Amino acid sequence: MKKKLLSALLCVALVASMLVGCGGGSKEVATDAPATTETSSDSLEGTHVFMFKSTDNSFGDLMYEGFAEYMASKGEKTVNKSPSETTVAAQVQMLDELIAQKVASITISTNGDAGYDEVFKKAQDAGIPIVSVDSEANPAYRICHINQVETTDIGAYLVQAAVLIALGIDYPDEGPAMRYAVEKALASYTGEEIVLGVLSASIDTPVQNVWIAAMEEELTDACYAGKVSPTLDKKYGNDDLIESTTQAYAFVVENKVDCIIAPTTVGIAAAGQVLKTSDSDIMLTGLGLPSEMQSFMPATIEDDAFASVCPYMMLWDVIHLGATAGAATYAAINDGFTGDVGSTFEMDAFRDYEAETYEAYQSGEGTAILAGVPYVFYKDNMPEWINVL
Ligand code: RAM
Repeated sequence: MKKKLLSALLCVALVASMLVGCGGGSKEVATDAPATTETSSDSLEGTHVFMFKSTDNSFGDLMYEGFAEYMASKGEKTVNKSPSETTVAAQVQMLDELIAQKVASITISTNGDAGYDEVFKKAQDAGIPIVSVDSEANPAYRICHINQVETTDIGAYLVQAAVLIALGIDYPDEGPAMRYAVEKALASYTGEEIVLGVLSASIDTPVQNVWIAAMEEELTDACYAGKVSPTLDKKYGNDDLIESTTQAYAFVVENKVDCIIAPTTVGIAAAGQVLKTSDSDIMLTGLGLPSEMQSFMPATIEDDAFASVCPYMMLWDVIHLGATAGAATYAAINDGFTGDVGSTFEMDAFRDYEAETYEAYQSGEGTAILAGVPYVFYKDNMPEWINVL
């Protein structure tokens, strides 16, 4: 694990310098890029659909940016069709309409495990392939899932980061990795039991729930016994700014947790704002976009990380994730990628990434491919990343 995190760090430095060095300020592209390639009179027949959990989520917009760019390089038409509400029902209704319009494929991040079977079956019967990305679709109907990073790594790293932050320890950027730092710090810790909170998306969101399960698994390790509560205090903001803000306030009022882990870019930004403007000692970490988190995090290497409510957090290259989903969908239609265990496809070079071959592996009752590694954002690299993601 130590090795993996270090290599992720090297990756951060490398990718950051590459992206910044070549002027890859993708945020600009995101602003300029149309959210959809259709006009109201255009038919969506033959268009590849990207459906995120809901609109107004920069994570989804950045993913679509990568998806659209990769597909365009193959001469394909795409559209970003996401509902305004983060619900299963809203996605199902939209899917129904899109299937009737004979779209070419559906690449989706789902809002729940259940409730999609009927509409997915309809897509399957119409020969429209389904690929899920970020939040899984039922294995019975998808070609494969595009897993952003190792689930167990994310769960473990988020807990380790939260514990270190609760103890006032800077991100161990050199030498020992987070797990080692956690073990060392907890071995001599004699204070009150540390309590961690989770501000998640919805109670049903598949991706957040697998990360939370991985956090709970990490907390069963002997190094936490008696020092960190094995029970996470969970609240759900439904990936809605207002609801997430309300839930973050509830953490402040209850004052029971030492650090909130928000495994959603919407939740972490809402909590950042609440904690920054409240008289609270609660700290924050989770999964966030550097551009959205900059006023709640240290800005330069000289800063005291603990003068900000979120000293460090994580994510991955969301634009590349969207492109990988596009590549898988394209390969499923054109290059014989079946999504079965062992089946492979080659993704063309994309921006600063070289061409790469991906292989499907067993994941639960379905298959997945692994798109990337987690990056840790902290005071040393925030200045580079806020212009990228
Ligand atoms: C949010 C979404 C998404 C999640 C990211 C980290 O934007 O909930 O599902 O993967 O955060």
